[in-house]
Amino acid sequence: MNIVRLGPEALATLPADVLRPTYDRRGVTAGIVHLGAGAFHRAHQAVFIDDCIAAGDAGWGIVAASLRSPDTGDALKPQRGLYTVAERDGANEMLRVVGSVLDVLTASQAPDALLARMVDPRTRLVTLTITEKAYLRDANGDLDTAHPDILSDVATPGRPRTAHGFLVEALARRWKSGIAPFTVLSCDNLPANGRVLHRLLIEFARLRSVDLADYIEKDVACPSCMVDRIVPATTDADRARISARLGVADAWPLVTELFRQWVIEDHFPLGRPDWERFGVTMVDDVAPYETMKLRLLNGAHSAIAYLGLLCGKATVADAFADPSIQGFIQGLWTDLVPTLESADALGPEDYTRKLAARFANTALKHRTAQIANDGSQKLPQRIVAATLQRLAAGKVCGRLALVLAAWVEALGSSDVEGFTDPLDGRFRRESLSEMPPQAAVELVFDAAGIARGAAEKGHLIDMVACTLQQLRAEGVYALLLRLNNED
Ligand code: CS2
Repeated sequence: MNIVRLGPEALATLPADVLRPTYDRRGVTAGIVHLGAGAFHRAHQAVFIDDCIAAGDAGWGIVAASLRSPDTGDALKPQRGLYTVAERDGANEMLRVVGSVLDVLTASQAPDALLARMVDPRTRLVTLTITEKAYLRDANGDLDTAHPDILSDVATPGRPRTAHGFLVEALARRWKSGIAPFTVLSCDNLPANGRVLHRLLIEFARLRSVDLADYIEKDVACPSCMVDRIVPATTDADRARISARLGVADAWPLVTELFRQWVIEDHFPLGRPDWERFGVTMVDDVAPYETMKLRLLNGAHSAIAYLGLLCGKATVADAFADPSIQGFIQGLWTDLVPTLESADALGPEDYTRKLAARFANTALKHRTAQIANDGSQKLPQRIVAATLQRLAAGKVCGRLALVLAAWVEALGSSDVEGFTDPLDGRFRRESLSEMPPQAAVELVFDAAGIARGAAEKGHLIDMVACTLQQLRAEGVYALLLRLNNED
């Protein structure tokens, strides 16, 4: 690796074809605090904000915080928050150094600094990408009030560990000091993410005080939004290639596609960046966009991940290049589109055509094992909701059942590196493959709260168990072939 690091002084030395901030970063103030400073945030929201700042909207710089791991801060602090986004398509790779992240904090090491930043009146917006599992919901979808981190955050509000703890403590301090509350914008892949987060914050605040809960309910805006950009985990080869092109070392560049989309409900009492000038769609109700994306993109992604793992395909592009898997995904889309009651106007057929091209992008090495992670948190909104809808309408669900059976089967195979789930530790994953299909499916579904309370739950479990039986007996390709020839 080059010894000289990317940083403000290095900007002038970069090759001419590398885009970089054209604005003076010293004149930018932080209007946004972001919780969850991972790759997705830096390749998505921070890029839109970079565009806003470049156009002169200098009040919306970002202070990004990782809740636990110091990795991002360690990588970006020496670079004064600068990092590269590499947009890849085919043989082309466009490099852009992003300047909108002004500082990176690690919440677990500096909770006071993060709280102070959130309480600062200049902070008008707090955005989040903390992943599904960090919402800390129980099997009913309510706040998991028995979670040790929630208990700790209620007992010691000044030293929070969770996003809920930071948000509620910062809002409480602002309230006490007469500072208007910031808007909270969840950017995680959850249906009605803003509404869900608002409810969890109210539940959390109620554990501290009823008045605080009422205040958050009435005065804090939590619009929902849909975010989309495929951002695989950065590899050492990416770091080396990008640093070589820059001529200086970037410790944490990101690799992504050209595509990016953000659809946001327009409810920002303290104002917001002029997003629509930079390709963001502002709407009254994000639900149709969100359901379409969660089911057609993320649902297909999860299907590719589990089927890919069973077929020995390491990346999405490899899996999608296999005609059996691609044919299956096309069929899955045909099953899913009719479940999107209000998405007709959004053109779901055109959407899936574009998705097929995105999944086929061989320049992105998006690992199936990465997407397979946390299935217990992802599959309810990606696959299960649509399956229950189809079951209730008496429609066939063979493909959806195969996705769920493939998940249970993949969970039981111990040889997939880096494939984790919050269910780990609840039971021995290896034991799933030794259990009869019905028992394995029941165990996993119950532990994950899948279809809890749904009238079709028994039917769903029987159907997935039967598919798992066939999967074990005949192998994944035989099932794919049968389903692909069905209609
Ligand atoms: C993926 C998403 O890892 C996953 O579960 O399905 O991260 C996906 O790449 C993004 O939602 C795309 O916008």
